[in-house]
Amino acid sequence: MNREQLQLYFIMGSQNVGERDPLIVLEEALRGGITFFQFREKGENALIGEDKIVFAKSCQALCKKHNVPFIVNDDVNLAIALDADGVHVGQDDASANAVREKIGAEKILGVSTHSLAEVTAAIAARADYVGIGPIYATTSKADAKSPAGTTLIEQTVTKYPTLPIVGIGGITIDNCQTVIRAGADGISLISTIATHEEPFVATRQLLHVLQQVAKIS
Ligand code: TZP
Ligand code: ICP
Ligand code: MG
Repeated sequence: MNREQLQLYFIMGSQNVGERDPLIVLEEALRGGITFFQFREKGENALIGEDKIVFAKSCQALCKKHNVPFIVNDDVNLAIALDADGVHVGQDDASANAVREKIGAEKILGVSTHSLAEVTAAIAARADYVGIGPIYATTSKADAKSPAGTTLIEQTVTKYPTLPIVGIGGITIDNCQTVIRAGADGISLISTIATHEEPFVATRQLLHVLQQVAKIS
């Protein structure tokens, strides 16, 4: 993995797209140019069991077609069974250390962090990148913490300048430049793409704005 790939990190599960076909939403996002994808089948209305596995495989196949890394949220066994490119875990999921032991050195490991101490622990667990947030208010995560702004991104860049970072939580076309300016390598988001009437258009707009900030920084 290289940090440029984190530029536009889309996260989605079937529960995030309303009545639409989630595979069409993902395909539009891939056509639009997302650079990373996380399969996050979670919460009310999420698929379980065999339905979840079948859906995950379809998402993985689309990502392969577009050469975009396919990361599984939380479900380490599913990531291993599908030979996913990596896993993303939170603080309450099995400890990042244990996950790294289980997936080996080759797969990508992402860890959600909310303090400098958690970032330090994620590095010790050989995380490839950290997710920092929620930056802004979000309605996509039932148990999300309060919005914390970009302070932890700034502190993390200062302390660990080579660590790849994505911001997450309430990120939109209007505020994504602030997250990059704070020092993140990329933005990670659900609803700005998943609930847009035209996910392709939302993706194009986000990439356009991200390219602007890349130019001036
Ligand atoms: N973790 C922290 S905030 C969040 C997750 C999974 C949800 C992000 O969704 P949105 O719709 O981009 O705010
Ligand atoms: N960051 C990322 C990248 N993904 C998540 N699911 C999360 C934080 C909670
Ligand atoms: Mg989790």
